Amino acid sequence: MDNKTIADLLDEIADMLSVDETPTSRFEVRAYRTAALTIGTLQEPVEEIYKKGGTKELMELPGVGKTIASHIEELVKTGKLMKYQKLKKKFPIKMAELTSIPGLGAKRAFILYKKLGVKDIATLKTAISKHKISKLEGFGEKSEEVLLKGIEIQQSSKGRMLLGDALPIAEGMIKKIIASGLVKKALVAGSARRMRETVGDLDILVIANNADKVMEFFTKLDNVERVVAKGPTRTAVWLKIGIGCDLRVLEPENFGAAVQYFTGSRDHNIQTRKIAIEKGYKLNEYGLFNKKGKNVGGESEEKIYEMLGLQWMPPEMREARGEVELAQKHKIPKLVEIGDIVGDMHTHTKETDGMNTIDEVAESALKLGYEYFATTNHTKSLGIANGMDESEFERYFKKVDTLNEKLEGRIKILKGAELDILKSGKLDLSNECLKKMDCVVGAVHSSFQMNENEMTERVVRALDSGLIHVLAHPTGRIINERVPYKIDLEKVAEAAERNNVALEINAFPSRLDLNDSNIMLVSKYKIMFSIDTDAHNLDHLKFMRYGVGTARRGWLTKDRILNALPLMKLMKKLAR
Ligand code: DGT
Ligand code: CA
Ligand code: CA
Repeated sequence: MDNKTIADLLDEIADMLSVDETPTSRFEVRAYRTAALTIGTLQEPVEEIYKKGGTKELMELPGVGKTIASHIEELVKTGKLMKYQKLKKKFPIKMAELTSIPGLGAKRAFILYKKLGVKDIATLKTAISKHKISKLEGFGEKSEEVLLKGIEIQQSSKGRMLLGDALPIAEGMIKKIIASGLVKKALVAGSARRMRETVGDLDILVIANNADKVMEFFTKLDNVERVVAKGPTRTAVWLKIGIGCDLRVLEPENFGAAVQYFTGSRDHNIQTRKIAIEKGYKLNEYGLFNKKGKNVGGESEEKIYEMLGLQWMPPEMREARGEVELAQKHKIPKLVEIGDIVGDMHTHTKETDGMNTIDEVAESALKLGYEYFATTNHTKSLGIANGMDESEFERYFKKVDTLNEKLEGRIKILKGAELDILKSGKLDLSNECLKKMDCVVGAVHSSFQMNENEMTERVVRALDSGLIHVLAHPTGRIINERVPYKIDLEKVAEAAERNNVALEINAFPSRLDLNDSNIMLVSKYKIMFSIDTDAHNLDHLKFMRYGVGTARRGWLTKDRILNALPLMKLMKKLAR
């Protein structure tokens, strides 16, 4: 059973517990949520962890105690979980389906079930169309509008999976295919190679002598649920995580053409095909053919672009947003790379809603080869995350000072906070306290419903305090869950420029905020971007690559990235 399925199940248990009439402690609900977050974002399959080291090894995972570990054991062994099934009898509703609608939480879903018999999206739609919900206590007319909009978002995102869920699975499969010795080359093409934030299906390409054998091996991989279609050189399967995956077996002389074609995007391909025609060639997924029908460049993607007079373009740029014109002029920028990143400006610890101690985070950051990272716990207004007040920060920073001394400069921990920007635009900690910090990451966590003017003014006012270094997740969106709040990003970028504030590219797979098009919108301002993981446990520190992918999709170069600066330069930049 894969991580996502287990995490979703635990989350659903938390949902059901939170609305159950027999009192359960908030602590229990939180325990399930915490475990779901850990497992849902873990890059290694928990099933394998269990098989290697049993429940003991599972309990090493942050937020996984005895109960959850035994649940995982039960799931791996039997494919079922008694606790879940018992609760499910009480709540015969499609909780996951209903709560996947932005604006609908478990509690309200349950009320809708009790009062109106709403069980799933279909029955919810009926209830809305009959205006039954507006009459319910605590709902009101506007809630029908919000729910309808939510259903719309939910339906339009249907079937697209987060890159952070899909890519590790694809890479795991590629690893096994390569290890089988049956292929000469293998790679993931498609939207996953372009690092799009969500992926519709996975496209794997290989070179092999024996297509049958590879396809046979492929269909027997652990992740495969069933075979959807099988041809002489192509096999389509459905993966257990709930996404389709195609395998195409190619000859060496076609491989480059297939890589170019299946990497896409479609619109990029249309442009490159047109250029091929203008130059007297024909370009398709089999090769680059001259007038005589000879394949003159199909073996490598590089060769194809070269023959077309185009500089090679990073896959992240291939969205027909002007990259082909740049490639014609050989002006493709050198984009930021994961290796350029030397720190992380946004991380959490146990003191608030993180899972690990600062010592553990420091150790992991060291292993990643970082020069520095900022520890940025939540501030007091954010009660649900256990936000800290001034004196708690003071005490915490003493601990950080001691640890910094112990580390003897091998890595520098910057003292910071993820500071709530209050509704008024005021800051959640005293100026005096903030001035002592190295890195203040400002963030909006409340009153998302403000209109665009109000929200923009709120954030601009906060940036104008001169005390913020990084503006975290500037639009607040959660992919497939929460729409961005309304905000004028250009005005925010102006304020950021004026106050020397970096805008964040939050690398958390469900955030990726700013996204690629927002980055392009504001990169004309003289501002820097900070690519941060927002890590709540050690595994999350590895999310950096999704942020870098997003930065690359926004065409950013290394010199625009705050946490690509070496420590000395960074400290100068942060000095206020
Ligand atoms: P996805 O799967 O929706 O996340 O996005 P992609 O980009 O992976 O799209 P997919 O899997 O449908 O097809 C893979 C690539 O194949 C796509 O990026 C470009 C190429 N391709 C697919 N259909 C067409 C087409 O009709 N015309 C052209 N020129 N290329 C296509
Ligand atoms: Ca695809
Ligand atoms: Ca495909």
